[in-house]
Amino acid sequence: MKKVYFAGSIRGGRADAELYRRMIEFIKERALVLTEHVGDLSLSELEGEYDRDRLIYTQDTQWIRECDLLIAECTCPSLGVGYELCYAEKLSKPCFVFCNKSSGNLSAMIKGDPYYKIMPYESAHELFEKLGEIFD
Ligand code: 6IA
Repeated sequence: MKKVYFAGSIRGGRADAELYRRMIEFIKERALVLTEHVGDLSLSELEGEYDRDRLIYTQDTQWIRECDLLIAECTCPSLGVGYELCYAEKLSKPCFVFCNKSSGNLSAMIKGDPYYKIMPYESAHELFEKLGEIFD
């Protein structure tokens, strides 16, 4: 079973947390998700004690090294997700970047990097269709 690193905004804002949860549930029917906490609705964007952050960084970068592919939902901009995408690219991990065409404004540093497979979508239906195709 493939290992998926799912990336989504935490301190960048939790407006799309419910969408992350649904995407993680969907992926879990097809693969192993290493980062289920990203879809935890009780996780606040303000959460965080600084002494825990080093552990989070160490664990997350370990999971990126371990994963077979990374799926990022980038409609809500997040420094952490941008960092994870770059880290995964340097390790040649396949990276799929989802972004809502109408509410998102994807950074040129992601959209302009030909390495990333950009997956723009207009509706939840289109998003889940494209997400499913990754595992076909
Ligand atoms: O800059 P951001 O916080 O928006 O970055 C979000 C990304 O960084 C996500 O894709 C996560 O993989 C990672 N990340 C940020 N905060 C955490 C975190 N906090 N735990 C794990 N990964 C994180 C505490 C979670 C709590 C359940 C212990």
